[in-house]
Amino acid sequence: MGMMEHVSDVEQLKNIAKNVRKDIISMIYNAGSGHPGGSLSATEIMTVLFFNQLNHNPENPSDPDRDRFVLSKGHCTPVYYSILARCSYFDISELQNFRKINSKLQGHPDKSKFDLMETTSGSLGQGLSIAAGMAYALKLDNKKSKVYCLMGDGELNEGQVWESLATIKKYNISNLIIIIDNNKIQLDGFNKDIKNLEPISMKFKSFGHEVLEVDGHDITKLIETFDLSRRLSDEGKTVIIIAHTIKGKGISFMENTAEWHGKAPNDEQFQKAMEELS
Ligand SMILES: Cc1ncc(C[n+]2csc(CCOP(=O)(O)OP(=O)(O)O)c2C)c(N)n1
Repeated sequence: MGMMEHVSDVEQLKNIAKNVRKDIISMIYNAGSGHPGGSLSATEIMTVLFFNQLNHNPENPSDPDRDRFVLSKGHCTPVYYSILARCSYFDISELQNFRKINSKLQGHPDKSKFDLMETTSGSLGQGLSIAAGMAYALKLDNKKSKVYCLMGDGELNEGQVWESLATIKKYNISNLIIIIDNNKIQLDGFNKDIKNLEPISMKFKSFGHEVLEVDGHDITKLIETFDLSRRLSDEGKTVIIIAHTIKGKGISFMENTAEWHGKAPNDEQFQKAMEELS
């Protein structure tokens, strides 16, 4: 029972990402609710993380040597559950139960129902603090495992995030790698109109962190950037990756609009979305 073998073939990874997008649309359509925009923007990030970067073991989810993953933007369960299913943590047919009463696959990750995620999440801003605590504990125990934390850019409006970023520097929690899904849109509008934090890269640097920027839909560049982040982390640096993405990526009428932050497609929209992905 070893760690999952990594996939490095870019075409294969692209194909996985395409299937994940189909899962996202189908799950939200079936449930009649959910968050397509931020799931579609994070699809390549999540595909590369789970199929190419993380050391993790679907045959033994609590393998003590696993890397940890925290979905701080907890509303984006469609992409997370699809990836977990496609890594064989559970059967793909289970995705049909997304957001159903008594299902394990609730709208936000619920560790009490489903022990596969490292933590419950969904209240924005908290996941980073939890991930930092996990990483610090691993570091104190001299473990090699890394902790990856995926955040939204709208989530950065939460003050707790900046408290964590200061704490992460103070204790040099360098086994934590933070990824910002920088799709520029939050629940009901563009970040720049709601609470503009740009330039975020300069803010992160001023807190003492290494900042890497990448096109969050380019699988080859994501692999290179994640490889580099691992090396920097091994050198004792605290790393934040800003992944530039498009909210709703892959479905023409969902792209770059807040309208599809948290809404299910109707029958016609579902057909159109699936056609675009075929
Ligand atoms: C503390 C808290 N406040 C408000 C919400 C409601 N909410 C859910 S998603 C969201 C917007 C998040 O935007 P962003 O982090 O950019 O996510 P993405 O665009 O990647 O979906 C909000 C305000 C929440 N989940 N938690």
